Amino acid sequence: MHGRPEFDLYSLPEEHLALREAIRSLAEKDIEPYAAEVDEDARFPAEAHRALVGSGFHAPHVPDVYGGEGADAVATCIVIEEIARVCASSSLITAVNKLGTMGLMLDGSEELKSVVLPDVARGALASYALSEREAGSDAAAMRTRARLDGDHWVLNGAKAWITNGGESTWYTVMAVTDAAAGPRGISAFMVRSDDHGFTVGPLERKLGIKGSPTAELYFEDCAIPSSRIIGEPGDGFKTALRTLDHTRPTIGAQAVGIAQGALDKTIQYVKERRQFGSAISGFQGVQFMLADMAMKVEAARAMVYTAAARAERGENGLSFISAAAKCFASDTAMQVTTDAVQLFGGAGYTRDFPVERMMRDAKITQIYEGTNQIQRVVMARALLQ
Ligand code: COS
Repeated sequence: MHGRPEFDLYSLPEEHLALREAIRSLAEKDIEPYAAEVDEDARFPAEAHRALVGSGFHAPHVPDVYGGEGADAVATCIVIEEIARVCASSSLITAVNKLGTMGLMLDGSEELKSVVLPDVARGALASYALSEREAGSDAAAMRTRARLDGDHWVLNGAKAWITNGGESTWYTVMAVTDAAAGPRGISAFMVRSDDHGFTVGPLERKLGIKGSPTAELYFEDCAIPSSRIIGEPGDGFKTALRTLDHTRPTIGAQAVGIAQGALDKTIQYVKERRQFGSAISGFQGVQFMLADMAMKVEAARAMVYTAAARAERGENGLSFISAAAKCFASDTAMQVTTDAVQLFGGAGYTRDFPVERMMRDAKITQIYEGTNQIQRVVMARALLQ
């Protein structure tokens, strides 16, 4: 043994702790009061958007050279986690802004970055359009096409289940540019909401995250300048998958936030709720449930921050840890929110308390950015390769 081990390796640095305090107080003051109404009315959380843009928390990952906050990947996860703790729909503003710009940041030209990223830093939203009705888990089976026509790419097709569709100004769109080349014939583009031939379909009616619009996107001879391609033709599928390696931890962070929110509400409730002459927190059966919930949340959080830190360091081979963090955290969120509803009893099943919303919101974290079955495919491939 030489000297003292670095025990601070396993705690967050001061600036991250301060960041958590700042975003928690903003979330409790400016976002939580509207969360139930946003869910009930299935409306975009305009109050949250305003508060987040006003503080730079809507897209903290945008580097400072483009007018952003330049937050690292762990910091961005903390922001998403703390928003999700009070309102999962609102946390998608920050999470999807990263998803919608990550491919550009990884592989885009300086020219394109300098157009899109400052716009997002100022408050424009960005979305990510990979899935289609018949190409979800099998993303490479997409049928949206793009062909080069002079100095324009012309897109035709439709994308499905696009988070923040209709609210976003910028869309990272994957399309087939060489149908004979399989996944290597897919390219990525930045489409703007006012591009000719681009329209947004009706909103999906969903179980949860009701404040975040989910829509189809249609491209009908949608012509965009040739400079709007991200990277080289044929590289788009890799850009799309590398993006997910960087953003699956953000969904893990959202899941951790939802679970923590449900746990916090439950701890408060069981201390107040009295049955058989005492607070139900006094019963060991209840205590064991709380202990299991908190144990899983801690483990999920550690995994999410580890995945984010490894992405931030630019490590190769992120697929396993990103998939594992997203999968474990989302399964945790589902279990913890279900137990939260159980501990609230009949009250938990009503909309008078937030835990039923949290349970509905948790479900999507097991599905989007790749179902948890696909996460296991990704993990197993990484183990066996
Ligand atoms: N980063 C960079 N490149 C990657 C990659 C990654 N994480 N994973 C795979 N690739 C590359 C492969 O190396 C391969 O390139 P080469 O042809 O040059 O070797 C190419 O991408 C195609 O990979 P593969 O053959 O594995 O593609 P598949 O069609 O079998 O798809 C899965 C693999 C299942 C992993 C992919 O379709 C997937 O992630 N699906 C889920 C999509 C998803 O998450 N949808 C949610 C939408 S976002 S809300």
